Amino acid sequence: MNAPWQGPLAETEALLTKLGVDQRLWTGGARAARSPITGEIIARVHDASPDECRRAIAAAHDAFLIWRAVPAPRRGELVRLLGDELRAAKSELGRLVTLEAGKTVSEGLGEVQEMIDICDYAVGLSRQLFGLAIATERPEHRMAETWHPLGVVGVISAFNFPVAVWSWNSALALVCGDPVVWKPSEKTPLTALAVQAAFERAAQKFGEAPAGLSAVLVGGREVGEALVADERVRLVSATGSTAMGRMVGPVAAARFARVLLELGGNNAAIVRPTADLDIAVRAIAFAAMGTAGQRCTTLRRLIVHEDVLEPLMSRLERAYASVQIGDPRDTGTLIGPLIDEAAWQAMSRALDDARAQGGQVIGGERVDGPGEGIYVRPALVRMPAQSEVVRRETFAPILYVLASSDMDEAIALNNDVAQGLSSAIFTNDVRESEKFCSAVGSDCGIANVNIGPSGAEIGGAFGGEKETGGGREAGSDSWKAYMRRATNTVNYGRTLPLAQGVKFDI
Ligand code: UN1
Repeated sequence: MNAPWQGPLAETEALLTKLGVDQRLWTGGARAARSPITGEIIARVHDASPDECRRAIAAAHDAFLIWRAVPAPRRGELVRLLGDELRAAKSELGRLVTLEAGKTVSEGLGEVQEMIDICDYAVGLSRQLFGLAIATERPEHRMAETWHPLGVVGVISAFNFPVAVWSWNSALALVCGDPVVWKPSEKTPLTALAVQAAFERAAQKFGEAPAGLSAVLVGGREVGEALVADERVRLVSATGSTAMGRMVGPVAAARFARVLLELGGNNAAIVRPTADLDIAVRAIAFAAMGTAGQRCTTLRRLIVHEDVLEPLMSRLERAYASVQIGDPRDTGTLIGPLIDEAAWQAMSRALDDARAQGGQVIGGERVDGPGEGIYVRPALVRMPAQSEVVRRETFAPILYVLASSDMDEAIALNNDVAQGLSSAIFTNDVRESEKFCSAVGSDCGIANVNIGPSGAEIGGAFGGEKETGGGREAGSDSWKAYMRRATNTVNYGRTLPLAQGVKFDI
């Protein structure tokens, strides 16, 4: 048996101390940090002012002038040390993710593992920031492409991946030669402070990291605004709602800064008649209910062929009815709490709307949990059509189910939403899976076959199209967003031929 647990408050204090977070940072401040497990206040953090934000950016910019000249493999050494710190702190940090974001123990540890993975990836990358040699039309010339550090990177992250998203950005930014100023979600300041403490230990071991290379600014909207507006921040990488992206994008664009946006998702899975239903049921259950439906990549829409609709639904209904909901610290819990009351309000509003739009709702009710935590049974909702409520993203465990037998219609439904993050198809028909992954298939940044839309690895580029914002983080060539590209044409001859045969003889 698990319970009774020590209250989140006592456990948080012990963890923060163990993780080396200065007590002054999490006591006596004006902002209450709560654990969604019980709703209780677990710390009182200090908000940074916009002025402090600007000072941190100034320090980061000073750090940039030094850091950009440090050889990239040497910069990788700092990230290697950061990865070591994260490995050493994995269980405590994972536990803090559970306490602060309400993720299950396994998901909390998985989040830290994702940070370790991206550090390893970035260390390798620090020796692979390749440019190109390009064929030139001029004799005795050489044309090349080189990559250089960009400048200060501003990171705005969301509560649901309170530390992993920082690491995707920071591990890459640091090897690319860029300092990072981070505004974590105001709902999850403590894991951010713990990660910054891990960075500081790594920097100390490294010995020559310039001051200001990594900063965390806990605070509200004003801090984010100061970060986005500051000329010295050359890349704004923001994860959150589409509404947030609509504010960030234009401000950064007005000063011609780069933006990397990871916004809303409304991810679908198509289930075809040849699908392996054992795999499909497990994948759908994890993708739709995991993290209490609070991942950007959560499965929100299921588009099912009529031939398999009833068997699939009866298996899903059983899974939805039996899944263990409760304290995420308990062994066996698969669904922890919603982050706060507002999340529940949004969920119940969406379920009311779904009913009004002809939906049949199974589940979706509040269930008992510890303290004032908000626990819900995930909802399975059969919809007659892809109506308004299905097309909007509600950040809660609601899976809308649509029947559609025609493959092209299923793809059209997959694509007929404003968001374009992730998608999946369950089929053993190679024609269908290949079509889904082709130019006329899913229009999302992620298109999977026989796995769900969530749970991506860091090796691939992560992000999506349309209202998802177009940004790509983590693997593949995402690093290029953190560097500036220079095309170099070098003349090693004794004449000056002009391109395109242009003559200009003086
Ligand atoms: C997010 O939901 O904000 O694919 C990120 C996944 C994770 C990342 C999700 N690796 O579920």
